[in-house]
Parts: sequence; C-alpha cells; structure tokens
Amino acid sequence: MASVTQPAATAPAAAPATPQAASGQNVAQAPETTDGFHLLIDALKLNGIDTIFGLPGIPVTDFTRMLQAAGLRVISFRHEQNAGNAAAIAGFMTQKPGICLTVSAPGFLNGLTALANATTNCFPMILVSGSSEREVVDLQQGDYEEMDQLAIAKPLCKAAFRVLHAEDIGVGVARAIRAAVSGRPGGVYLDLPAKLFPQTLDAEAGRKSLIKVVDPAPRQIPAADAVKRALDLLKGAKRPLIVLGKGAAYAQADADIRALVEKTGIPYLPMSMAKGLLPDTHEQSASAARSYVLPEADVVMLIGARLNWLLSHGKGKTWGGQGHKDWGGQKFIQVDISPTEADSNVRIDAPVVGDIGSCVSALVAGLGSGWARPPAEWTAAIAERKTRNIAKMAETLAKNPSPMNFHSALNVVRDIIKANPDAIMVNEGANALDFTRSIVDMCKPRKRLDVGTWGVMGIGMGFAVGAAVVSGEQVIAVEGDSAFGFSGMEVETICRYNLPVCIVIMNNNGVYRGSEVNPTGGPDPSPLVFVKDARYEKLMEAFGGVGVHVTTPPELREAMEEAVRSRRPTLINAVIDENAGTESGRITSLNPTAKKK
Ligand SMILES: Cc1ncc(C[n+]2csc(CCOP(=O)(O)OP(=O)(O)O)c2C)c(N)n1
Ligand SMILES: [Mg+2]
Repeated sequence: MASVTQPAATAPAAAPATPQAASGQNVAQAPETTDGFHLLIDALKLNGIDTIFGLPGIPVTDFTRMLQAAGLRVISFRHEQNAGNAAAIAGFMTQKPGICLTVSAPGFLNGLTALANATTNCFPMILVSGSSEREVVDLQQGDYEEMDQLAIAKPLCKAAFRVLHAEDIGVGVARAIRAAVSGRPGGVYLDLPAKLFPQTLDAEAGRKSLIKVVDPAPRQIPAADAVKRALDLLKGAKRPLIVLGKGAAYAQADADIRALVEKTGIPYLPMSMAKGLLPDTHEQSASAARSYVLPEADVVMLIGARLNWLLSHGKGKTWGGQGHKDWGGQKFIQVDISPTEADSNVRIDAPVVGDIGSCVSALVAGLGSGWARPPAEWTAAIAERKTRNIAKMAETLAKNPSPMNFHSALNVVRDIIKANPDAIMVNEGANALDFTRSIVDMCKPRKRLDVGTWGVMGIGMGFAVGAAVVSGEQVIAVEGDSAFGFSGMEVETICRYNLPVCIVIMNNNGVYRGSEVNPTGGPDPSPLVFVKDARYEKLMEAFGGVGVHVTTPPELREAMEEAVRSRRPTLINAVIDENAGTESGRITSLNPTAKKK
C-alpha cells in the first residue's frame, strides 16, 4: 500500500536519489520519495501532454515553474479565459486534451467560460485548477479564494473530478483524459486542492500509481444495419445533400470524407469550421447556393453536424417549411458519435452512431462500385445558382469603395489565405465573422477556427496563441473591433512568445456599426460604439510587435504580405466604413424587437 504522509515543513520535495553519494558515506539507503507536484508532472508526461496553457498564482505558482523545468512548454497568459480557449482549440486541432491551469476561485471562474464553451463545441480540454482547503471551504470559514469549485464546474462540463491524495493522481489524470477525448469530446474539470501538491509518497509506490491511458478514444464502430439503412435512404434520394460539421473536421478522417463526397457525387455544405475539409472551390460545394439546397433537398446526410440553431433546427422556412417550426419534408441521416443527438429537433430516419472516421469508412465501403450519381437536374440547378452567386460576389469584391468596406478588405484576406493555404484563420465578430466566412475560401482541413456553437466573442487571441503554439503555422486572426477587445491584452503574450500571428482588426468603430448616436442627445455615446478612429496598432507596438494602420486594400495587402513573410507578431488596424455593417451580421432576425416603439 502506498504510504502517504502529510507534508512536514522541512520535508524535501524529493530526497536525493543516492544518499550515499550525497553524503559520501556508506549509510543505509533512505527510501526515495516523490510528491504531488512531481507525480502530476509525471502523470501528464506519461500521457504525452507536452504543453500547458495557464496563469500562475497560489497554489500553482511553483507547479508552473516545475512544469517548465521538467521540459513541458508552459504558455502563460494575461487572463485565464484566453488560456482556456487556447487549450480548447489545441484539443480540437490535435485530438489530445488541451490543458488549462488556473488558480483558485476567480482564476477558476475565468477559465470556466472556456471550459463550458469547449464542452458545447465538443473540444477536448481539461481545466486543472488549484483550490483551497477542503475543510475550510466545506465549513465556509472564509479561506483565501474560497469556493466549492467542483460543484460549480460539474454542470458546465462533461465530467469533474477531485484528487485529495497523491497516490490517486495517476487515476485522476487518467480519468480526466478519458472523459475529455472518448465518445463525444468535451471539457473536464480536475480539482487539485493546495494540500495535494506537497504531499509526499514513496517514489516507487508513486511510479506504480501512474496510469498511461491505453486507447483513450476507442473507435466506435457503427452497426452494419444502421449503415445499410442510411445508404438505402441515400440511394433513393432525388435531391441528396451532405452537411459536414466540425465533428467531421475533428475526426481527422479527411480522405474518407472526401471519398464519400466524391464517390457519391452528392453536393455538400460545410459548416463554418468544416470549411476546407474539401477545398471550398470544390465543384460539389453548395456553399454559394445554401439558401437553395436546404429547402430543396429531399435526403440530408449530417456528418458530425448537429441540427441546432446554426441549421435552423432542421425545420422552418430555411428548410422549406410553411411556418417557422414546420418540417420541410426532408429525410435525415445523422452520422454522430452520440446516440442521443438523433431526434433532438426533427425526426432522424437513419441514425448512424459511431466515431465519424469509422462511420464514414463503413459508408464508403458500402457504396460498392455501381453507385449512381445524383440526378443531373439537381446538380445542374445547384451549379446554375452557384455560378450566378459567385459572379455576383466577384462583382462586389472587385469594387473599391472609399472608405474601405468589409468586402474590399476581405478580398485581400482571401488572396492572402489562397497564397498561404497552411495558414490558420481565426475569426470572430458579427459582420467581421459572417463576411469572412463567406468570402474567404479555405482549402485545407481544420484551418478555420471561429466562434463555434455559441457564437461567442472572446475566443480570438486564445485560439490564435493555441493554434500557433501547437501547429507552428502562421495564424491570421480576422477580428471585429469589439470582438478583439475581449482578449486584446494577449497581444503581449503573442509578442512574449514571438508567435507568427497577424491580427487584422476590421475597425468600424463599434459593435455592428460605428455610426449610432445617443437618442437623448446626452454626452454619453451610444452603447454600441467605441472611441472613433482608435489606434489599435499601437497596442501591438507597445510590446515590440509590428503595428500598421491601413485605409486601403493595397496597404492592407502589403501589411499582410509582410506579416506572413516576417512571421513577426503583427496587428493591422484596417479602417472600415462605419456604416458598412448590419445588426448582428447575418443573424439580425434573432434579435427580439419591441412591439411598442
Ligand atoms: C461573450 C459575448 N458577449 C457579447 C456577445 C454579443 N455580440 C455578438 S457580436 C458582438 C460584437 C460585434 O462587433 P464587432 O466584433 O466589432 O463586429 P462587427 O459586426 O462590427 O464587424 C457582440 C458584442 C457575444 N456574442 N459574446
Ligand atoms: Mg465592429
């Protein structure tokens, strides 16, 4: 049995490995010891965790030093929410849980938003937080940063665990990893009370207590009859459509997904973060004819895409229904890791449950050789709309208005991404988000990272840092000026770690538009506007990065090309017409409006 001792003030963190050597005497060998700090590090390393995103303070300050000393990369942020977002996106990109480390109570709460967001988006992430004395917390005696963190985290994540004894660290870390990445991935909370860290333990017992997780995300093979049911339904379709969600992007089953789309010849729509799974310029992409294909399709195969608000819940006018809750008549095939996803909004006629990789490869295998492509009337009708809409867009993009608008600025971003297909696009805002998504083509998988399921502001700099750290690739973050403000202080972090991040702020002086005024005529500005002509680029210069102020597309192009060439931290303040945006971008209709004017 492992012997756990409470720390004595004088206890060394770890006894010298060879006491004889230390003393030069031939004394009896004292048992080697380890402690909570080192067991945690060993448990993380054993499971291939090499990067920690976090923010130091009591009780984890020394832990951050030791992590770095042990060879892990520790990326230290200015606010925990951004560290959490970095961890979450690292999880999405790598299929390994991203780790965020925070201090008790307020630090924990700051990280919690990112944990909840990760869970909602199915990103594997572990929020590891120090916490204060259990005895004091439970009696509510007012400890330093007292909070019942485990109870608070539980409803906001997939699983939450606390480790009280050093001998249980191995199990705690293993459970957290499995919970984060297996089945539908998500956020996990791991609570580590301050007292755990210095607890000592016999080193051999400590080593034996660690667990290297075997097969953390086991494949889940779909049932053969479910695959057949789905293919039979698809085969009978006159106007089939495939919708790819970010679950499909996460799966890293890119070749099979492409094979499924190309072998069936079925038009597909990528959801925002599934853009690039097949290049957006692919002839089967129906993105430019979205409002035509959704109501017209008769059989829709969802792959790692949920029928939530982003797909109008699978019903209503978007899908050809009469009223806003009416079924449009489509039959749905849903390929998803979670069996309870089916029927969440409308009837699913053919659920295929399993991991996306296994499901898609089973579907491809089931196609056989004689699969008939969809009727030509369907693909031709889509192609016609696409051609028309793409031509219309090209016309808009070619305009060169002064001041610059979203289109003329994003036309430049589009070219830069086209010339640098490995660059990772981070994107948030309202108009700055919606226009970028529709204008900037992605041609490789998992290169577009954005506001996700919640449409949350504040992911920008956390995602940018996380993506740059785990990939080493150039990051281009297209940010609304409001969106940027949520995580803007991390430009210091970007400079400190010298990351190849180029931030482009679409600066229209406000939330949606910068032109609003206070209707009372009073001295306060409208709640939707900011300081006019704010010089965001100086923020980057303050920390040694490159700041550029641009007002025309050629200036923007030059600044972006230089950023990509130099890989230096760069912030480009792109001045956009303050009248160019619309309320909430594309989702104006979701705003409740007052009956009484
Ligand atoms: C955490 C959070 N707070 C508030 C919002 C509401 N919201 C949606 S978009 C947005 C900002 C839009 O302005 P900006 O980023 O400047 O984009 P623009 O439309 O001006 O291009 C806000 C505050 C949100 N989505 N998330
Ligand atoms: Mg704005």
